[in-house]
Amino acid sequence: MNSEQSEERHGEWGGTPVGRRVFLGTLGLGALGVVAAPTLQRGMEGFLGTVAGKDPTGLTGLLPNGGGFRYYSVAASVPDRTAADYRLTIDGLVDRPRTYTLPDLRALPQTRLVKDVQCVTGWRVPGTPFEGVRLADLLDTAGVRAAAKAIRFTCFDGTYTESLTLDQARRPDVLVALRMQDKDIGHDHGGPVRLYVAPMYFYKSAKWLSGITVTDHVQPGYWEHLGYDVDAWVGKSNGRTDAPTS
Ligand SMILES: Nc1nc2c(c(=O)[nH]1)N[C@H]1C(S)=C(S)[C@@H](COP(=O)(O)O)O[C@H]1N2
Ligand SMILES: [Mo]
Repeated sequence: MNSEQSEERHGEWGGTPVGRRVFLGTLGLGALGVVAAPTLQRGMEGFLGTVAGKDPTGLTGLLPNGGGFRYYSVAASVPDRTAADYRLTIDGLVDRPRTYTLPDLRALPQTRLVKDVQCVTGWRVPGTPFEGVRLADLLDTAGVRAAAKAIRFTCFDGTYTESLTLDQARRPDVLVALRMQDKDIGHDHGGPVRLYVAPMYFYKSAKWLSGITVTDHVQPGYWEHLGYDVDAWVGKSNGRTDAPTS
């Protein structure tokens, strides 16, 4: 179990102390990098410690029907949201702020993408179908104002956040996803609605999505505060430069 867990740390992979490299690169301050590195590692380790303690089977982090997926949540517990009580709000620098229900989202045109999922800790799930509403469509409906530059995503776990530039958010391979692996997205995978940012590392794909706020500057998300790139292109960011890119 130990080797499996160390593979999972978001601060370290391939034996390289990447947490430290990330901070040195980001801040350009050697001393601060050394101090900050353990913080980056504590994020994932702390989480795994919590779950491992509750997991007598030793299957820490493995989803029951996951097909290679690992369960990640930086929040200790996440409420369930059903078709009856799920809400997604779009606000900020838009002309028409609005709150969507799950039936509202299901009634909109759906896009299906089949791409590889890649987490920065090394695991990868090839050819995973995701289906949902293009974020670009929701933004167009809301009427993005001229001063807008970025999007901030919030989650009903109360903790996780993500961000994209407006240009990234308008890509056709960025979805507000309702389905994953040809099933409605279950709770553990961030259902009923998660973000899916196909060309980027999976930490961009915020689970339990509840808010889309259009902003005038990028506000780094949860892992980005801890040193990961906002521009998390697979293979071209400080995630994992040797990862497959397809
Ligand atoms: N709300 C929320 N979204 C999240 C995370 C999280 O901890 N909380 N972890 C991210 C990371 S690092 C990964 S790899 C994927 C994991 O998704 P999965 O649990 O469906 O495998 O979710 C991303 N989205
Ligand atoms: Mo991840």
